[in-house]
Amino acid sequence: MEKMWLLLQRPDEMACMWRVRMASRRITKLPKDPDLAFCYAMLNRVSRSFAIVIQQLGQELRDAVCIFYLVLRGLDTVEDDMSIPVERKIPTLLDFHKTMYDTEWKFPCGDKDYQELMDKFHHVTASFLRLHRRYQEVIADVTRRMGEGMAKFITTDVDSVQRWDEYCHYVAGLVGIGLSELFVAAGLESSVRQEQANSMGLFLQKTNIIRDYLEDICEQPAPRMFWPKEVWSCYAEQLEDFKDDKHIDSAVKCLNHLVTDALRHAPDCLEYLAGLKARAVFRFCAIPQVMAMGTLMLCYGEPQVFKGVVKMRRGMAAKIMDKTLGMADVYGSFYDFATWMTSKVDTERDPNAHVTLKRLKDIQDICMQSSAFQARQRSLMLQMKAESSATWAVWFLFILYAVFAFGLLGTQETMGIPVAFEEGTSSTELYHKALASLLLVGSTLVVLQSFIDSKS
Ligand code: D61
Ligand code: MG
Repeated sequence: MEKMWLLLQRPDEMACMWRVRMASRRITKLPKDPDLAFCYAMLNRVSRSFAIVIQQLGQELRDAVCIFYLVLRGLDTVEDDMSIPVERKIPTLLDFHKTMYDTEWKFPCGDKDYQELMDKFHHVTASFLRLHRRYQEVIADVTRRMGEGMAKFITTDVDSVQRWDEYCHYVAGLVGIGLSELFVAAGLESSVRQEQANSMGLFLQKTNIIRDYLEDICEQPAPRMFWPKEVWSCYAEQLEDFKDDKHIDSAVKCLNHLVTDALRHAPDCLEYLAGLKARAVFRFCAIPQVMAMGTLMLCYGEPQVFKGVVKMRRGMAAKIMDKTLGMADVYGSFYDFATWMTSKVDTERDPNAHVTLKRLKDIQDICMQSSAFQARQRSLMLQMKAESSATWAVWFLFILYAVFAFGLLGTQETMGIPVAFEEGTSSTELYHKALASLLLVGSTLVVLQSFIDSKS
């Protein structure tokens, strides 16, 4: 019931959720080829969000990106499985870019869907070998470099922000660079723009690492620790201390420090997205970025990060998926999330408040400078004006109807409706009175809500 009330309060999100639900229905239609069918079925299971946005892409590029995802997810499953002894893990990571050519190769590890991915990895290899060479080369090159980076960090701690950037480059920046090379190989984009493509990955990976603090530190048989020591050691003796409620104040300060660091990459991401030409590629790249900015906004100043998982509401996620069509929408979302985050900054008590506010202002300025954003703001203002006058007009109509239904101000007489039925209230009259009350109460609530919204 509460869920229904929440949904009713956000009718716009309901429509988006419906459309996203239809889109996710479409992803269940699998290709005929058994290897590719396995790949898409596995992609839908291990990453629903990427599975939906990948649908944007044309067939040839979609297959290449799907296989790129599963190859790297396979590599990451080896990295993430904390039960594999280091002396076996490191050579496996380093050789992965070679073993992925061998359909006989198998390395059981991971759990749940990841375990099945590894058990049936030959389907991924078979599909990979059928890709055009120019795609194979990009995927193999990125897999080699990511494997080397992951192997290095098996024995290296993320002790500084610089090391944090380096680790996120290996596991996500290289994905951004590889994707850009696939877009060029597909003839959809003209240049790779390495630095910005790298920032696209760092923004997504840092958001994940910040949000997943508790999940990672509670990982069995050993904790996964990706928060940079240079930062957390300013707020605690041990990274695990943040799990303890009595350290919640310093934990949130550390959280805000890391969110502020991740915001460093937003200007590059906006520039990368603004430079994309192909609409399908744009949506594929833009939706995860807007989701990440929204997730950072939700995590900022949020003690829940240390108690459970902070997740974006399905309605909000669906709206982002459904409404991110062009750069104006990206600027609009980044601007709104930056404004929302600004309202959460505690300049009194947060030691990084001034840097946070500066980075948020930089993001807002970039958005405001764009003509696309200004045009969007203008049309939003017009739309809001139209909506509110329509709301008032409908409300006024319902007042009139109520006056008529309750026979006030002699409306029934003037409309020549006989008042013979004094002794008994007819069922039609009762029906009109009930409907008029319902509509009047409902519309008054809507008018009040829009009035409160316009004031806030
Ligand atoms: C445009 C569009 C998508 C982009 C992009 C630019 C730039 C970078 C990325 C996607 C990668 C974002 C990674 C953020 C999520 N983090 C992880 O998945 C971590 O694993 C990283 C290593 C494997 C990367 C797998 C991947 C992810 C997304 C892709 C892709 C490959 C290929 C194509 C398209 C998107 C994280 O894993 C969490 C988990 O195990 O579930 C970790 O272990 O740290
Ligand atoms: Mg990993």
